[in-house]
Amino acid sequence: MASAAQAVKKGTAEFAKDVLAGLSSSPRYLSSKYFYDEKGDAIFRQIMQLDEYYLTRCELEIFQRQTGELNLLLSEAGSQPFQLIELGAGDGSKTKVLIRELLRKGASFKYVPIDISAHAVEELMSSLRTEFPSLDAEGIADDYFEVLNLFDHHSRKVVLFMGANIGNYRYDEASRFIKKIADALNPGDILVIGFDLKKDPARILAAYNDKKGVTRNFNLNLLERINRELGGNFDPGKFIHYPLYDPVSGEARSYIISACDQQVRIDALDMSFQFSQWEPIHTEVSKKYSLQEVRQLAEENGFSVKKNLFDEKENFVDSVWTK
Ligand code: AVJ
Repeated sequence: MASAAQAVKKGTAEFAKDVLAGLSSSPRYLSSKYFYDEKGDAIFRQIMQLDEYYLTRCELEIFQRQTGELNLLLSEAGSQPFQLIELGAGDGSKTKVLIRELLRKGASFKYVPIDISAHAVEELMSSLRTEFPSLDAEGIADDYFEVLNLFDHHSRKVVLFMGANIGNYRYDEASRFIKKIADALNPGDILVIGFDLKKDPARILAAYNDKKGVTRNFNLNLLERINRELGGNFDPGKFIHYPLYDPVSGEARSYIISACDQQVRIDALDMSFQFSQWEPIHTEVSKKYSLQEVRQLAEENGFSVKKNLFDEKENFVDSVWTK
């Protein structure tokens, strides 16, 4: 039975609270999780098509060329029914490749896609109903951090955390998050996790600084979202998109920089904020990994790396871990 995605959209209250905290702090920041409203989802779909943005194509290649291998790994863990839980499912395009194969093999499983974007979950659930009428699926619209504790502790689980979404955390935060996943799993359960790998810094930077300015629009949509949902009066034309890549930490970071001295009013907070010329607001981390860091992240949190699945050029890895 495919139940409709319960789009439990958390009110704007939480958004307002986080915006207040980020803009009151020094240096200022806004969380990248707020990129993904309906408009942000649409811009992200454009990003995935960009020549410079290699990540999605690499991971799709892994899923298409190694579905057999992946399936084998998932089925080795036992033939009992399992829950296929996806953190940050997005449009599910890669996972559908896997779902098709699992259904063809007659595997018994329930698909639970979770995404921060209520809109994305609704679209995914409706496309699943048409493409896979027999699939048992339940979508959840929430911060995936929040839902890990809600999982049924007795069922066998395969958790998918793909798309390099782990990259949005710095290493230490990522490690704490992986620990939380480990705590929600039983021995033998599986985590499939996608990492963008360290490579030519120029290529990494270009992926976040595309020529058409799509990533710029994505970053500045955060200000527009504040305008739409919180009654802000940001003029995006007075802010600059500024990405950089630090090859030591492996962090690609994005900032929004105020191009002039300016004041911005946010009605929902009943406050105005003063921005100095060239003042940055930090908005995103997209961390790139070495294979050694991938292994360390697994092992320090009670997982072992069962197999690394690469695209042909080894730009990206989907690492299959067992607890
Ligand atoms: C969806 C988090 C993997 O960090 O590469 C794309 C988001 N930001 N371009 C990434 C993103 C700017 C993306 N993730």
